[in-house]
Amino acid sequence: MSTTIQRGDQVVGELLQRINALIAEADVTYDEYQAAKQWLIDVGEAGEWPLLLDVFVEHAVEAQATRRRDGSEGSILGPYHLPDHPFLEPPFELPQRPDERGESLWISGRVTSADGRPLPGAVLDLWHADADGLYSGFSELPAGLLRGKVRADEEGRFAVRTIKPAPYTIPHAGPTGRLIAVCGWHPWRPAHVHLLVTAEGHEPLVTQLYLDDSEYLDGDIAGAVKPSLVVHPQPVGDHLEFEYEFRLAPAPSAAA
Ligand code: MBD
Ligand code: FE
Repeated sequence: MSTTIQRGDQVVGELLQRINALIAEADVTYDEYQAAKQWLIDVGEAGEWPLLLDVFVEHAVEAQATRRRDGSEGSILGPYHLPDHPFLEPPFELPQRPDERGESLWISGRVTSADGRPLPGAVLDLWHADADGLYSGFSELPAGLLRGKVRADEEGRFAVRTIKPAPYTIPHAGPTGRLIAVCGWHPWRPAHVHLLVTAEGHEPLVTQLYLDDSEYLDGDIAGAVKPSLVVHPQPVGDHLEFEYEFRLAPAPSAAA
């Protein structure tokens, strides 16, 4: 047997066994089975598989995949990363509308290797929601809004300005929202900024930073908050600012 087939049998076979055992334990009815089947069809037709999986499953994959990795903890990528954010020009500021709502937020810090050595020229790819919890590229917001890539300087330092995102409800008008309502859960994520930090010879760091004054830090529907990812913006003049150090694990081939 090929390893792919063995792996399929191991993981999918086990998954089906667990579902079948649960049906007996929870005494699932035929009506519930038919409703579940229709709901799964609806998730696909609404294009919500990326949302559903990233909200309810990705955190477990992320935890497993990074459990022995050196450097900063990361978090899930989520469904709203776009790979082609342009590089911004200094002084770095994520694209905003003239009347963009939300407090001004300055993010700065350093990118280093796991041992603290700075990584000149590291790239930080940032994206976050607006003050209404909407992401450009997945809403009516102008393309490219509140997204961009920033390059760190010769000492691995960076600084970028943006606005403070609001706590965020995942879209709840569709089948994912129906599930959340039927189960009596809430659809909220705490206010967060997504980052993908890359540097030569290092493993990419996919992470999110959570604002310490946000609601839902203890109840993220996506289960993706870790204490080391909570930041503490301070008021300075007319804006808020915080610093963060991203420590990247050397890539396996470079780790020798
Ligand atoms: C998000 O903004 C997000 O970060 C995740 C993980 C899921 C849905 C929306
Ligand atoms: Fe998000």
